[in-house]
Amino acid sequence: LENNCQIANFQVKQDFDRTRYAGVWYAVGKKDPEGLFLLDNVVAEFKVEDDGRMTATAKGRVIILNNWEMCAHMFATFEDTPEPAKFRMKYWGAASYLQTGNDEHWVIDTDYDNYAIHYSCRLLDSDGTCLDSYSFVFSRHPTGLRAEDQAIITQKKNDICLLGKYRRVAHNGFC
Ligand code: ODT
Repeated sequence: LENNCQIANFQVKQDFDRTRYAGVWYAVGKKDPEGLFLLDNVVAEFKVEDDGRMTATAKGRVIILNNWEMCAHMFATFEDTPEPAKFRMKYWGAASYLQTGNDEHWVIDTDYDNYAIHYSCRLLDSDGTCLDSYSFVFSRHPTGLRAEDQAIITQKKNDICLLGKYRRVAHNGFC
């Protein structure tokens, strides 16, 4: 699938169902943005509120003020867009010295029960490609992706022009 790496051409999950997406996801892979924040032990939990809006909490190991290591507790609210799998994510930390921001949040693909791959472009280039992106691969299983899901994820990484840019996200009990 040739999309010239223009993010407007990236396919996202069709008929995204936030209710089926809710619950706990373990980050198992990550492509970092400039000035990375969440290092490892990243676990996100999505909810659908009574008014239908999606929210999430996340924790993960971070290093702040150059070398203070801690477990960050983060919160996010998601603003809907005309495309069901594309959101704006407003986020902040439990402590004031943690990151705050307002990022794109696209669900590229998920089967709801095993895997998900997310994408966020923070800085769009004039040619429509992304200059600063990050992406998480999530699993419902803390042990990682099932063998049968790995080929799908590899294809999706390629589709969003990030193949080979991911690192593994460890879970060792820090958070
Ligand atoms: O780690 C980085 O370098 C970039 C990520 C910063 C945003 C983290 C904000 C987390 C807010 C609470 C969470 C929700 C779920 C998010 C799922 C995926 C995208 C972060």
